[in-house]
Amino acid sequence: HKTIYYKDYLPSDYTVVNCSLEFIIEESSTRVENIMEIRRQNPSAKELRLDGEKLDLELIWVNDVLLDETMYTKEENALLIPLDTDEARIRIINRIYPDENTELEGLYRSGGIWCTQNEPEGFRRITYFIDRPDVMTKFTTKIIASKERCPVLLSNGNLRGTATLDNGKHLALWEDPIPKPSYLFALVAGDLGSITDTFTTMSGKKVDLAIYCDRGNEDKCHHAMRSLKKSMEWDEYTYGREYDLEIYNIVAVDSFNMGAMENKGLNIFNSHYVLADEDTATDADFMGIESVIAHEYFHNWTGNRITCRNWFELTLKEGLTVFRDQCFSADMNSELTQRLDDVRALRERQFVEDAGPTAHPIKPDHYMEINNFYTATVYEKGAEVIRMMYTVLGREKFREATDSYFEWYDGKAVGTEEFLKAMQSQSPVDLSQFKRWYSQERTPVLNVSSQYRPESAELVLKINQIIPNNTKNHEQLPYAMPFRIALLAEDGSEYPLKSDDVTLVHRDVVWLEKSVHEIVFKDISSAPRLSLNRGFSAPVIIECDELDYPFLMANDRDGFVRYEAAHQFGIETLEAMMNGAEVNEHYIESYGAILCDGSIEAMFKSQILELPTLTTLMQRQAVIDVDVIFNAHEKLKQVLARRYFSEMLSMLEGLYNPSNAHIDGVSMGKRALKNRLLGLLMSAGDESVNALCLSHYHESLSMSERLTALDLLENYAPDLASGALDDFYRRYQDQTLVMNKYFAVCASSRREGTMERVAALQENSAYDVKVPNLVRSLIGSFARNPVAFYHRSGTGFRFVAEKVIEIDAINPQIASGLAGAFKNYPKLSHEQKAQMGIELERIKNHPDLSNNVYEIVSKILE
Ligand code: DPP
Ligand code: ZN
Repeated sequence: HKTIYYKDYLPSDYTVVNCSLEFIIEESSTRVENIMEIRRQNPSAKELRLDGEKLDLELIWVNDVLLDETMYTKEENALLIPLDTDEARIRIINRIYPDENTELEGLYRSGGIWCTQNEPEGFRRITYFIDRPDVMTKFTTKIIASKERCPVLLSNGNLRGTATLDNGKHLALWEDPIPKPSYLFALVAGDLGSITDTFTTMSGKKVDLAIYCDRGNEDKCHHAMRSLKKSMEWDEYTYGREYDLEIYNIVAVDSFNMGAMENKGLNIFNSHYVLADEDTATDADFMGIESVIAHEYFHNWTGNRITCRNWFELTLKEGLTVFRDQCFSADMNSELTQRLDDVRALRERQFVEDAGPTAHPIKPDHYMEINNFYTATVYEKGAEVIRMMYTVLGREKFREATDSYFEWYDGKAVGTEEFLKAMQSQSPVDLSQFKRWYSQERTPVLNVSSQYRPESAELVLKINQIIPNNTKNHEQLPYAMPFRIALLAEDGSEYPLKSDDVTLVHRDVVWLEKSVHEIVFKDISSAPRLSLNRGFSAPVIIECDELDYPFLMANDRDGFVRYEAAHQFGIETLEAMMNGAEVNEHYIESYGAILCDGSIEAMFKSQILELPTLTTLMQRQAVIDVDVIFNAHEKLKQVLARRYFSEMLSMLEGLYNPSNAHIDGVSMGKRALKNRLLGLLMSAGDESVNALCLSHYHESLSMSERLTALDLLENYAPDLASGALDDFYRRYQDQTLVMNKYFAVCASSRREGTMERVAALQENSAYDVKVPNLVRSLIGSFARNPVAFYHRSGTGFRFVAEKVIEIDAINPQIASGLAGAFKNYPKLSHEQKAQMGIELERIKNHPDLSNNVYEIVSKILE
């Protein structure tokens, strides 16, 4: 298990200028012919090293000379060819076995479809190549296959020709005029249905758009197509970026390790992020499709035209592209609710990762397996780092900076340093210290306190940065960050911020850079309330015991601070209950005030009314005790439901319209609030509410409502649940995307016996351990279900460990994702730690363990 370090990075000795590929796809194997024009970049290089894994090499020629075995060296994962010329033509014939490819990297079969996944290092499983992102090549691809089996033959770029051949075969020739790294290569062959459309770019070029899927699913592609066209328009308007080919194709496949992939002109998607209709997809699914379609489209400029120098630079394209898709979703929907969703996801996933044994900087400096670094940190924290620069520069200057970025680096493989250079060119402040966000790990804490001086009408704000040590226990340095704040008067209005002690990058944004700031604000006529980190301007944890939660919940004009006040008040209330206190009456009242405030928009209200999750509370415990949290959580829901029973019930009735399954913001907001209220009411244990929930399950036409009702019945009304679950299963058993939801409901159940049910469901005919979505839904949901996973018996740990070992032999990427479930190991009680430790050792000592799982498990055990 070898570690790779950024400091060892060197430019490639050779590059591949052109690559012409021919694929002959047959039932049991595929023959690949690869002709590369090689150019030497390092004059002293004498040997060409090509990456290759699991390839059957047949023949090699160098400049038309056939090599015999003495003329090259074949290692397990490489081919070494002596080469002492500045230019050469290499021709290689090899064979691959897509049917046996269960890792789903390179060329593989998903159902009846041949498809590829090459990021980060899959191309070396197709043919020998210099498989690294800083080698950019022009690709031409010829595909030959049975016309009956594979009427559709796709690759990157533009279609240059087709022909019918003998023996029922046909061919398609694709040419991508734009040089790209091999990780963006893609090929699809199969019998697929499709929908088509066109988009005219801002300079008047017509682009043909198509979305391909399994036959019969065409009608579920329209939302994805609308999302694509909106994305293309948005990127022109917002960033001045135009699409650059004649064709844009998207293909949906069922077996896919990740969410989707931005291959040049031929995106390949997990079908979860393409297919949707009102009967089968939740509102969250529709939103997810819009954002992932946009994400992959935006990669065409941030990722494909400008790519990464090496994989340590992954956040260059991912952090930036996540930031872009978040802004797109905010523009398409509601800026506030989008921001709250993004912050919630960041804190539930990334903050947890950053606090645990697998923490890493957004730009790591070493890795064993790069696939383990497609993380919430690289993606979502990466996006927050970009957002901080956006906040500092402001919209217009940020656009000028990105214009420069595109102008300076188009067609190149660069790093975050280059991006920062473009940002610095427009920044009002020096960004050198800001760069620490790229190299340090863990979440900083801002400790804030204040003192009001009535005699001089001044407020002194003291801000202390607490910087945790990194995973190696080394000290880290303070960050620079934009901190958006307000000082509020009694009526909620804001005092203008005037101070000589700090740089104000905007009217309401102070630039923090020291570990201790003491900032005197002048002309504050009476003691103000503090409104901190508005809009979540910096990805930090705030500690401040002066916050007036009820006041902020009711009066703050910043939606995030309003939400955050309720969230923090909820945490404090629950933690007091966990320590034996009674429910805080002030919290109940503030909660009721939000609940009954008719002026709050439904989606936002549903977000504010969400109680802090079990994950949030676990994260704050020194020693994790799930039962204590779970009991307090259930009790608080009950108290709220009983206190506001009639208000909730009548509000619920007003919101419920069973025949409305429309996909618009207002309808989605109503459903979200309705589902939130139903969830609270169900915890009250009232027969009539149970019956109501069951009727919502049967009557509702929207999947969001049906699924929530099913989940609530499962957890609170077991007598009614089994009938509903059977009904759901019968109705959707042939639709694997919906079966994912069924498995997730069962595996997330807080009832006793969940593990036994999950184990039994593995035998269900709708389940398949080789399909990543199904594994994530059944086994992954179980591992994320704190009540079942941390069961005192230790059986949850053992079950997941067995699955990690079993799945590792099939698909190491999926197995290592699952192994992340053990990352709370350092924070367990003595007894639970002993139980989990045995399982972790068992995994670690398993023979033939993949690098992927080894890296995760060994970090956890360290
Ligand atoms: N590059 C892919 C993405 O869009 C990897 N799944 O994030
Ligand atoms: Zn991406």
